[in-house]
Amino acid sequence: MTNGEIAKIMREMAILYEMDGVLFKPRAYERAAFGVESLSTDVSEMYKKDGEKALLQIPGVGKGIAFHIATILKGRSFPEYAKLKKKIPVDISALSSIEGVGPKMIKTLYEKLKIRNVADLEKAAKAGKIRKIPYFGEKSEEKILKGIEFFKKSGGRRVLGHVLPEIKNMEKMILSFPEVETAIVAGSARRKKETIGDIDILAIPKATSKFEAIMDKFIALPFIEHIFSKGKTKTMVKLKNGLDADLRVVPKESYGAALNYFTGSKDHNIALRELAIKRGWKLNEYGLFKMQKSKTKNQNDKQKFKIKEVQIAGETEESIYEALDLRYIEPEMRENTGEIEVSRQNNLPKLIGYGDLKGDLQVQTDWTDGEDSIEAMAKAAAEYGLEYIAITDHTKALAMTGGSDEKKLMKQMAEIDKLNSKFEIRNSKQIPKSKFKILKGAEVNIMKDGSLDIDDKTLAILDVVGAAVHSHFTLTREEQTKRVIRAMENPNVDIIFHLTGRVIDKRAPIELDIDEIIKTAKRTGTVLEIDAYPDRSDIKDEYIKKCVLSGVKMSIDSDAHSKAHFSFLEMGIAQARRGWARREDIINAWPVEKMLKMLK
Ligand code: DGT
Ligand code: CA
Ligand code: CA
Ligand code: ZN
Repeated sequence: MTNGEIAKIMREMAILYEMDGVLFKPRAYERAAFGVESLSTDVSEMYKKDGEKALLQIPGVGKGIAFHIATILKGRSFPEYAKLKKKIPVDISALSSIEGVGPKMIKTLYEKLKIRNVADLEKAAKAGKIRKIPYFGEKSEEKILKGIEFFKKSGGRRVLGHVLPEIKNMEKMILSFPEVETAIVAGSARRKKETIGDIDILAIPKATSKFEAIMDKFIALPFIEHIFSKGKTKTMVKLKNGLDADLRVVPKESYGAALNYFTGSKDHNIALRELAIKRGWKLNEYGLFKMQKSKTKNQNDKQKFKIKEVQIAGETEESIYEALDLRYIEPEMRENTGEIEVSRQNNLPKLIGYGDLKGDLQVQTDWTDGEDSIEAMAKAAAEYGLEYIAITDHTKALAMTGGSDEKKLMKQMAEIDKLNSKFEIRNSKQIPKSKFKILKGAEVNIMKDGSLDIDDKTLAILDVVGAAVHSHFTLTREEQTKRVIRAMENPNVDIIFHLTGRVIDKRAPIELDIDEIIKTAKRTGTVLEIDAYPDRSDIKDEYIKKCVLSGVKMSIDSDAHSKAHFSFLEMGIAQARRGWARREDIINAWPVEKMLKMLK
């Protein structure tokens, strides 16, 4: 059983308990699901090796849930799960992924209208049956229909941040086959797109190994649910997490060409191939070739020419770019959006690197809807390699999170002062002998009119003020733009968090005049955040590019609500790289003093 499958059951349990009105358990199971997903080691392997004890190492997993996981790993059904599933036999994971449909609603919909899946829900909504249920009304019916449209459009693509640990794990397992010389995940996953359609893997065999031996091992991996086809060089499977994966085994001399081809994007490939053709060459997944004429004689002893293809590059990707008079282009830039031109001019940006972040400027704690204490979050951040974090709990207009008011913020600041004075976390590798710094911050709410829910006097003493839209998502473009601009004009607002508010596959972005926003950010010195929470990834690459061009600074933040969430930063960096951002564009890649000086 894969981590993804275990997490799915945990998440279902959370929703089932919530439907049943059980307190506390839903959050516990939700937390466990997150913990399991964030691991890069296989839970079933951990269990095989060290038993139930090992399961307690998973973030968010306590004794009760460890027992539950052990039971399902032993292949038995868990009585509570079976009982609840029987009571409410619906497709929970599909229904709950529709924006506006929560656990309580799924229960009511099943009880009143026998709705079991998305198709049932759509039929009922279109027939106007939802609005007739008490407390539902026409508005929620409309919202559900919109949510279903969104759900359908996503077309089976998956948020990369959600499946990345599993993909990395698979790559590691293939690399460990004794027959494999090297293996790598290519395709959109290597370009680190927000979402991926399927997984493309490449492997080269050791000189003495057979291609077939690798394929045999591949189809025996524990993640595989179904085999579509198995061949000598290409095998296609469906994984248990619902994604398709293709493995291609290629000879060593073609590895670079194959990697380049299967990394894509398709448009980047086509542009490269045109460059080759212009020189009279040929570029494909086997290599870069030139045509060579050689003299031969036919039967009548007349001279003839034969055209022979000679490989001039292709064992590495670098060799191909070089032969085409280009500098190496990072996978995150390969979208044919100008990268080939700047590569030819030797003008490629030096992208921010995966180890370049020094801080994280959006972190929630158990003072509001986060899971862990300020101190625990700071320790986890230091372990991750960071030197500073800003604590930015929600504020009072987000009542359901227990958002802070001015008084609570003052109290929290005093607590942070205390922690900073005793805090001596040293990270031997990255920051020898330097102190870790906890900054005082908040994630304040931008109200409908652009005002904030915390007074200026309090904001003025915080180190980092992030402001965000958490309500009124459906205002017009004009109203939204005006609202956000007013917030940026506040002299205490340093950063706009997750600017567009979108949630991939769930909620559309708010309508904004993005050029106007970027102009205002430049004028007011406001930073725009790249929120790394996987299904936010907000702002998107296209906007990042605009910020870079206009000299608007950005931050890359995890939006962590638990210790395990600092690992989200990797996808935030990927997003920044896809937007061609350099270290100088990202303020939390800077040392803390320089970063603070930049803020308003
Ligand atoms: P995805 O899977 O939809 O997230 O996106 P990709 O980019 O992984 O696309 P996929 O899996 O269809 O194909 C993998 C790579 O193979 C793609 O990035 C470029 C290359 N490729 C696929 N089809 C073509 C094609 O028709 N022409 C060229 N030049 N390359 C192609
Ligand atoms: Ca793909
Ligand atoms: Ca593919
Ligand atoms: Zn929150």
